[in-house]
Order: sequence, then structure tokens, then C-alpha cells
Amino acid sequence: MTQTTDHTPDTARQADPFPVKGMDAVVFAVGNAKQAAHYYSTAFGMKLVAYSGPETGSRETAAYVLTNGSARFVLTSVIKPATTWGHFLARHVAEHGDGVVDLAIEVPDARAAYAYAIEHGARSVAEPYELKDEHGTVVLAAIATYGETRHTLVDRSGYDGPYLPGFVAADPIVEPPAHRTFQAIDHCVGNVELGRMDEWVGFYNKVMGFTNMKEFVGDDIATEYSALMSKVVADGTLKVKFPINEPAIAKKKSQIDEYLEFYGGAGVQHIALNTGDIVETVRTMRAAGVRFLDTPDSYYDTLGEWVGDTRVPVETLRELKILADRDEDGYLLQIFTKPVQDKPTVFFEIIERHGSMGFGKGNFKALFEAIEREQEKRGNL
Ligand code: TYF
Ligand code: FE
Repeated sequence: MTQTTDHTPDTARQADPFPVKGMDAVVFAVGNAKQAAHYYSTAFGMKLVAYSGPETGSRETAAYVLTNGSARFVLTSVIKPATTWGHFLARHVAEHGDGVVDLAIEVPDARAAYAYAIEHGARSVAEPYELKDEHGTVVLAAIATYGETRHTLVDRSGYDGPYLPGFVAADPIVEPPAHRTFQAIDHCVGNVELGRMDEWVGFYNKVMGFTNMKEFVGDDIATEYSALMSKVVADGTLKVKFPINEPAIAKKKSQIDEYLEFYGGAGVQHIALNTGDIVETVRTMRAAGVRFLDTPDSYYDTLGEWVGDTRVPVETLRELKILADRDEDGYLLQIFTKPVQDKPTVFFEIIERHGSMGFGKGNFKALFEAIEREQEKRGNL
């Protein structure tokens, strides 16, 4: 009998109950996808790569697919509702304004992922189905998460087309900027109703086998200034990270309550995007008209004392209002846009990581004060 040695690391042998490849796409339902595609091209530096609409045989909806590295956004609008999906999108935009309908996750096996999720208590939105065209086959299934948001589980290993069967390749709307603004989705944050954060954290633990990351904002900070509580769940490889916020009772009206009131319930609050050069990205996006949250000079007066040296001189961080944070693993640089629609709902974060796997806990005070100044301007504090 031949003796063999198994070199598989322990972590790999303990089969991941819910393997994921990464975020597949963030799907937005918007009032005017044609114009939104223009904004994400010219202001965010993304590239239109695929399209579906009346010209391609889709008479009910138009969808524009934009990418930047591995980050993919799909912007969908209703032209004339005919099916359940069209009616859902029309009502979604009417009730929530522009927002995220789907945080789609790429998985190696959509049927297996769906079966695991349903077995562990997920609510089904779509049983596994296949889409096919000349580029191959994609297997999809969908489960419900907070609010009216869903997770479509996508296996695209049998497909080599521009997005999904039915979509055609499209040319960029404008030439992308010389500097690549970002190249991946870092995390996607949900706001849920008061007292329901732990329930949704438990949902991701049970249904997807996601585990809790160490960073959280608890009662202590909440009552002092943040007016929110936050915990982060992630898959075993940290490719998919979902922080969940709930409002907390504090001195001032919570920014999470403001979101819930204007969005009309729970939903996606912000999408964080990874960049390798936040300085060039912020310069590029500011020049294209993107508005970022302001940070007072006093933040930079003391920043060096606790963050130490970063790749970017403090004076450049001050000029561009970029935040910095450090933990035992390294540091990160981050900045937040103002809301990108008239409702004070969805916004974006640009993040450059150097070792740190955190979310900028050291910045929560400065950040939440900046958000509160905006809330005050809107009359919602
Ligand atoms: O994703 C995070 O946790 C950080 C911090 O309303 C944060 O980006 C948390 C809550 C919030 C804005 C930012
Ligand atoms: Fe974030």
C-alpha cells in the first residue's frame, strides 16, 4: 500500500459551506439609466461595456453595464413595465428613488449556493435558472436580504460574453480618464431598522456561513457621537464584506434614521471602491464634479500624532480632505462622497488599503460629524 501525504492546508480542507468568488455586480434601479451611465462614466471614470434595451430586443427595460477593473455596476431603468420585474423596478424607483436592488455575488455553483441558503432559512426570490446565448450559459438564483434588496447568486463559468446572455457589447461613452479611478469593490454597506442589526448579522452567519469581522461600533461610541451601531460580516476569504448599520438613540437624529426615512426602509447605504492611488483618484473625480464630504483643518493638525507616516504627506491629505486610519495590521486612506442623488441615501467611499483590513474606526468621529453638518444643511438633524 502506498503512503501519500496530504499537503492541503487545514483551512482549505475544512470545506467552506458557502464558497464565493467575489462580488459579481451592484445592480441599481434608477429613473434614467441612460443619464446615470453618463455620470458613472464621466464622473466616476467607469467604462460602459454592455447594454440591453429595445435595440437588443429588451422592450421593457434598459440596462447599462459599466466596469472599472473587477468592479461592475449595472444601471437599470424601466421603459414600459410588462412583467413582474418591470413592475417591481418601476415601484422600486417610485418608493425608494435611485437605489440598489441587487448585490449580486459570483459563486462557483449557483444551485449549491442557493440550496444551502434556502436550507438555512433564506427567503427565495428566484429559483435557479439558466440564461443562454452564443457566448454560453450562466446559472443564476436569488435570495432576499434586508429591505427590498436581493442577492443574486451567479455562476458565469460557462460564459464568455460581455455580462449576461441577452446583453451585447457596447463602446465606452467617453474615453476613460488617464488615471484608473478604482479597480474593485471593497465592501457594500446596508442600513437596517432600529434593533435589527444583530438579526441581519445572524442571517449572514446562518444563510451564507459568513463570519463577523472584529471591527464594530458599539453602544459606547454610539451614544457619544455616532448615533449608529455597525457590525461587519465577511466570507472566509474576505472577498465579500458587508457591514450592517442600525440607528442608535443619541443626542442628535441618526444619519441612519435619515436614510431609512428618505429611502423608505432598509437598503444599501454605501459602496466602497478600492484604489491604488487615492490622491490621483480624488483629483480626477473632483475635477469631474464629484462632491466629497469636507473635513475640518483641525483633523489634520493632530493626524500625524496617531496615524504616523503614510505614503501621502499630511498636507496632501489636508488639501484633498482624505482621511487616514491605522491599526495593528497597517493603515488605510479613505474619503466619502456626498449622496449621489437628491435623496440623502446612497453614497460612495474610495479606499486605499496598506495592510489594514479595518473600516476606518479612528475616523468615525470626524466622519460622522461631517455627515451631521450635511444633515443640518438639509434640515434633517
Ligand atoms: O463601512 C464602514 O463601516 C465605514 C464607516 O454611515 C462608515 O465606511 C460607517 C457608517 C457610515 C458611514 C461610514
Ligand atoms: Fe465603508
